[in-house]
Amino acid sequence: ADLSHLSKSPSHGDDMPYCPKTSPLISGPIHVTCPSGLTLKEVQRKNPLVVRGGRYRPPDCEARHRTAIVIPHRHREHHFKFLLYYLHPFLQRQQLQYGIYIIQQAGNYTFNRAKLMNAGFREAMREEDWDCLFFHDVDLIPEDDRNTYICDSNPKHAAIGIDKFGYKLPYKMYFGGVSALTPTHYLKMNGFPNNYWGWGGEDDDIGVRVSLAGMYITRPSLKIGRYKMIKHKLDKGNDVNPKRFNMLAKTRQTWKLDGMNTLEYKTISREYLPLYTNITVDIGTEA
Ligand code: UDH
Repeated sequence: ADLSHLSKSPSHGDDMPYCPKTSPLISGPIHVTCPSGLTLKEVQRKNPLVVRGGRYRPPDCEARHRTAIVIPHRHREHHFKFLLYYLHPFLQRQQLQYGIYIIQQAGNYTFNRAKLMNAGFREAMREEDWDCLFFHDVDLIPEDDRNTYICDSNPKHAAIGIDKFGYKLPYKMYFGGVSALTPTHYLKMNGFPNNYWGWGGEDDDIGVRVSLAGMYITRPSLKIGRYKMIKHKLDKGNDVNPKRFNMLAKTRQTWKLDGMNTLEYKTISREYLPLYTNITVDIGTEA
């Protein structure tokens, strides 16, 4: 494997000072629009310090945090372009060391968001010792850079106020959209479930796992945990999962039996592109 992207750049000697605890580059609310005619080339031009595989480290201080962004994806290139356009500068203003991973589900079988996250966790962690992973839907653009992409002492639900839900939590146990866990949190709850095929339920299952594993959900304030959801319809190949309520009623029995300890998939390809690492996985089909 080509591991050149893992080496420290010459400018990162051991004598670099740590970045300040609060980045001076953070500026608060972001006005999100979706500029027409945007291309990835343009995003690349605007982010000259992002290196192969979508990696970045602050040029003049040693980052205090190493965050991997894991994005489950299939056929949403259009959203993805806008997300990268906003996310790269957002993370740079927070002075993080980061990497962006797109986990593509191969084939046309029913989508499985949570299993893709499990695959993304494994793939990201084998490349680098990330201290925090952000599991990030492709259609959610953060609207305030004080919403820092670092982990808490417990799993964090970051997408607390989404425009589509009137910038309010839709229900108390909601854990969808964007969440942040350390590798320790993730493994403590046996990762995410592998068996939610289609739309719905998996995010609630994940929320329940957090508490079954003896942890609790933390959240940023409603003022800064704000996101714009790029409008879209339910995708082809992601029909509403009719089994989700039955499955959810059994999470207490299933969480230890299904998750990272039973994860199986095949890596089809791994590409280190200028703005992200593109990993395509075959996650199989429903048993
Ligand atoms: N995703 C894809 N491709 C797909 C399906 C899902 O990339 O075909 C990813 C993407 O990152 C997306 C995430 O999975 O942001 C979540 O899927 P979603 O956007 O379909 O879920 P969400 O709840 O959308 O955000 C709701 C759409 C309206 C559904 C109404 C059903 N009652």
